[in-house]
Amino acid sequence: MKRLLITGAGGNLGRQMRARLGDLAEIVRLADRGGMDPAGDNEEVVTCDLGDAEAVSKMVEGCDAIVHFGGQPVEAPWSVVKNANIDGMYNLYEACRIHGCKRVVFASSNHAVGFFKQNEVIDNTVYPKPDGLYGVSKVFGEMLASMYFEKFGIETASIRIGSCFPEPANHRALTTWLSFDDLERLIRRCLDVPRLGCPVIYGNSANTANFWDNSKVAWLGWKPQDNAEDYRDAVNAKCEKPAADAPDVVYQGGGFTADGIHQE
Ligand code: 15L
Repeated sequence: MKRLLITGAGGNLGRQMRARLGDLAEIVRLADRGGMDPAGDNEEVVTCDLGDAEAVSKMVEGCDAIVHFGGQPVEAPWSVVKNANIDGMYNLYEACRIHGCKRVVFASSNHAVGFFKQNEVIDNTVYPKPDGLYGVSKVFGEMLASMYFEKFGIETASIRIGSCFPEPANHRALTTWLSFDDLERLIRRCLDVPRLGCPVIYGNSANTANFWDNSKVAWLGWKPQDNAEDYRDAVNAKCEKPAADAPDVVYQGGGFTADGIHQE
């Protein structure tokens, strides 16, 4: 493709994928509110607040596909969540519609379904149970993607990312961990596949412990290869095992379920 846009390029996942996905397009446009390294070969760097419709329109213009990591990544006061993840998503999809960008990989989150219990196995057709305003905003993003697909044919993979870090940080992450390599493989599939549609995909590695069922998106051909189990001893050594009734053990969304509404 001619130009791939990666939003949130200064964040945890954006930085990782910037370093890995450069071969996918002649030009990779990197966007964030700030905090990005200068443009390298075949890169463009753009500063953009997702709440600013005009800036988002300029950011999207000329792009063939978007990997959208941008937005508020954890629970926050409503004005913050709303600006980045509600208004920001609307601005992004309107820009896609106007400028003819037809494919998006959206970093949704497991917090869209955080109130499911860890002893339940859920697939991508369950009615969401968000665990906070942030989780609600991710459900909104998935629904917006669905509408722009049905109405305008803009294809989106909404990845309900688990815990995407260099390694599992705690006991819950032994189930929710997604390695950077598996995320890269998934994004490549979503951008390569001739017909994507608008699937919701759980973003976790091939962890032995698992409460997410991706069988309905097996057609995508994504085969995660890493397994959090390899880190169990390391996690046991560095983290105290949480009590059996701790949110981190009971709910898929872990501690997010116990968080209150953040005030301004
Ligand atoms: C998320 O959605 C967050 O962006 C990330 O920082 C982690 O908290 C992750 O979920 C998780 O559930 O571990």
